[in-house]
Amino acid sequence: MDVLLGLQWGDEGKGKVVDVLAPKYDMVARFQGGPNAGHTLEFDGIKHVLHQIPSGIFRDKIKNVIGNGVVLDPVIFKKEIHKLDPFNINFSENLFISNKTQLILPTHRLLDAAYEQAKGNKKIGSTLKGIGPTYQDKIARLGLRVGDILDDGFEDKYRSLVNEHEAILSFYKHQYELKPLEEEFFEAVSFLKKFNIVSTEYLINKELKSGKSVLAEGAQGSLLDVDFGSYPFVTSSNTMTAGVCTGLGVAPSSINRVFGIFKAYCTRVGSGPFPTELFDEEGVKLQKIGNEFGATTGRPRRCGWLDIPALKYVVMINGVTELFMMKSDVLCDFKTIKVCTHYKLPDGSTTDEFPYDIVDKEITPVYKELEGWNTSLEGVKGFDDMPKQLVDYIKFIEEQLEVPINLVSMGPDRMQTVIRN
Ligand code: 2SA
Ligand code: MG
Repeated sequence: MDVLLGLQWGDEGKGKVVDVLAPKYDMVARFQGGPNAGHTLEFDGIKHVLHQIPSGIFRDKIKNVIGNGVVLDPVIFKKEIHKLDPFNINFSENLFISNKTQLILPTHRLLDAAYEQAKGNKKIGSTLKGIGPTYQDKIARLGLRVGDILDDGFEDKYRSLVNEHEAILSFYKHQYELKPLEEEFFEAVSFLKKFNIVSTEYLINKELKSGKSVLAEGAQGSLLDVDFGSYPFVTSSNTMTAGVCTGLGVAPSSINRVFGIFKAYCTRVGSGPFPTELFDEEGVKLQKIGNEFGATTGRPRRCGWLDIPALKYVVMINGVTELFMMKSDVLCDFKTIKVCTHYKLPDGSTTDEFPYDIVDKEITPVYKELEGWNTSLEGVKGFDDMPKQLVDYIKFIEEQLEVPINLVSMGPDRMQTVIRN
């Protein structure tokens, strides 16, 4: 089984890559996150954003799995399925949901909002999809799982958890109207019952045992990992390779290749440290050309240069075996491109390690300047047709990270992709 991960703060272009790689796999599985994700796929002039459904769904020979490590919002799930109506997808054959996947309740979304509100100017910049509160309940052993909806006692379980939530919401003096949200929720729960709800760990392991290939599709990015990201400005799941084992029920030894996806520059949506963030015209230019707006919330993404110390760190914790560089076309119009190779710390020392106190410390990036290619990449079909400056940029990153870049993306469409054979 192979793993595909975002190496930055999300939005690296994972959706596009899964879609390009998918034909090589029999199964695509999501192992963490939930509707906070927005995976954008573009093909045949169609642009489609997936949130909870794995990106293999458009290929009819691929089974798609929503793993136990995911948090699932039935309301958003129902909407997502309806948006897929025009594609005539056979969900009964191609989509499987773990009975151990945690359910996002309407009150989880309300709690997300209440907690964020209470943080004042220290907001995480949550997508407000209820991700944090749902994982909180999972760890507190209070959560409801997808398998529970098949039980007669589901409404009672639901009510007792919601009573607890309402007590917290009143503590926070949060205003809300639950009734319409609950109606929508229970309708969506009945809808969800029609899908395959199974112990997906058996499904995946049987598939692996019979020699089938599985791709684990990461959401968000490694710098948002709850353990190793820029805590507390992170999401509430393990977005790294290790999360695949707990999020799907597979052994570490079953993992082969780990594809690390990064943008040729860097973006972040939400709050938190971002050492190479640009506040000048170049940042605005990256945002404009790269169309850097959140696929789930539409929020503008903060933009900056590539950050090698951060990438070295996540290549290490994930055991990345191959790198995929996305959105190189966005850099077509820059005379010089900067790459941060080190951080300068307040005591004057430099480091190429990711600091523990990155949130509180004043960190100054040390840049190396490289010549831009300053030309369109249209028509580039292989590594041999690339402008010399782009080849140099790729080589420089490969030397720094000690991992080969085997895929370079030059535009949103499936076809605008160069793969090293
Ligand atoms: P949450 O909602 O509790 O997981 O938020 C916690 C932090 O994680 C960040 N986060 C993300 N960052 C980038 N992309 C994400 N997905 C969407 C997309 C985001 C969007 O693909 O564009 O549309 O705005 C994502 N999901 C979570 C979030 O910004 C917080 O900093
Ligand atoms: Mg995204």
